[in-house]
Amino acid sequence: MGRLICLSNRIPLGPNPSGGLVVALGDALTEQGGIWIGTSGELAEKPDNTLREVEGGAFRRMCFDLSPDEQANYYDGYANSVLWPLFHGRTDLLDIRGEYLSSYKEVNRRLAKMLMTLIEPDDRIWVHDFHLLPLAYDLRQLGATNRIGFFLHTPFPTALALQALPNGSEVCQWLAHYELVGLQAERDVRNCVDAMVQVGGATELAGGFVHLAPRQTRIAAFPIAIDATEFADLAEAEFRKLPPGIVKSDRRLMIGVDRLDYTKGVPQRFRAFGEFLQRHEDWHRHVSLLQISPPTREGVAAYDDIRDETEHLSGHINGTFADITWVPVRFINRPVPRETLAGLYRASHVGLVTPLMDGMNLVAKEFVAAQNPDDPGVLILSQFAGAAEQMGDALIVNPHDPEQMATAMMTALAMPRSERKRRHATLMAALTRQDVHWWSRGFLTALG
Ligand code: GDG
Repeated sequence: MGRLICLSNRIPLGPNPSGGLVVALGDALTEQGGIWIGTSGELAEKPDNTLREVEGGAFRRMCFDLSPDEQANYYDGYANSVLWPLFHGRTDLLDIRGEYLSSYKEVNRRLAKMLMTLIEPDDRIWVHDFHLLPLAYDLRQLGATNRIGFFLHTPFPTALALQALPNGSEVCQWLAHYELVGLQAERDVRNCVDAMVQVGGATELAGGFVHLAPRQTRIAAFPIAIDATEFADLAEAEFRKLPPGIVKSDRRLMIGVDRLDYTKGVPQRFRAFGEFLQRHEDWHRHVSLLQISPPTREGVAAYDDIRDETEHLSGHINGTFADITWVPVRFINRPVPRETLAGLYRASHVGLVTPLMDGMNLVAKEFVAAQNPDDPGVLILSQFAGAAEQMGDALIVNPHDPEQMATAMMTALAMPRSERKRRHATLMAALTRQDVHWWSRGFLTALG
């Protein structure tokens, strides 16, 4: 059998990369063997036309540089200011410009040309995420006959939202050049099939297939996962290394961990915590919220806005409620090492995963895996995270409703140990059964 060639916008570089794809794909490639190809993270005035090998690491990696113009138009522009907001239901943030789309197409075409010099006909190609939607189309134009699969890490928009894109039907055409389109959740499969039919003009066939010339494409859900056993072991070991002020405190800890992105619902979470404190004076000094939010996509205007808003809200809550021995909200706007995160999840009594829209959300899964099964914390999970389809034993909330979220916080803090153990055992059994290896095997088996 040929090799597995994985493509994503960025290959993992640096000592401490964060992001769901890095965690999930690294595990899959180590197990399968293959090459991970993507941009280097470096900018070069004259963009590369050949891929270069990256030394070291658990698996083979190859990369190429973008030009500053491509970074602005392909990455910050079409990927992060058009597709990302669109796919998360934020059509109000769309910034549609011709130069964004032409750069996006050009980068994908260039990558396809570089790939043609590398791939063998029996290699399987696995393309990841919204940065590379046209890649199969471009490869087919150049004569590739490989099996090519696509996995979208974000939600898929409704047919109606896709029509906000001037080239919505072209997006459907791009997808029709894959043998397999994998999505996170059943809701995304429904949206994708509907969009392919209503916007792209495809025909829905039996068995999860759609037909849009020239081929039949299978569209199915493959909910991404984590290595739950490995994460549980890491959390147990790291918990012991945390500062005594966190582990020994009799104060209850709520934790949120999210890239500082407007999709993650951090301002709504802060408002709900403010509502909780307003309602429950008896909990003052007995609970605090630790929010870890490394910056991301700096330079895109909507991200500067979300930073200002979260800083303002955390300051406001602390200004209203703090006293000389208690700071209700600790907002950390820097990345924290993965091991420390694992320990912190275990030290927390409540995990707050309340995105307004999310493909899956791996933090929900990490939080559950990290708990002490004998005295576990409680997960509060947004109904709009893809993870909610699998994790019904969490407390499911509507992140737009601060009163309901404040009630869920109270329920979680007061939940008897027996109920916490029962909910945790069910969630953990599913995470162990459907782990990241199950995810990648499932996708690759379906790809054939
Ligand atoms: C996309 C989709 C989908 C966060 N802060 C730090 C840190 N993280 C790690 C978490 C987790 C990962 O980053 C975030 O993954 P998510 O799944 O929550 O979200 P996205 O980054 O938006 O990922 C998402 C995912 O792709 C996979 O398909 O689930 O829906 O949006 O692993 O722990 N890691 C470290 N320091 C931090 O400060 N080390």
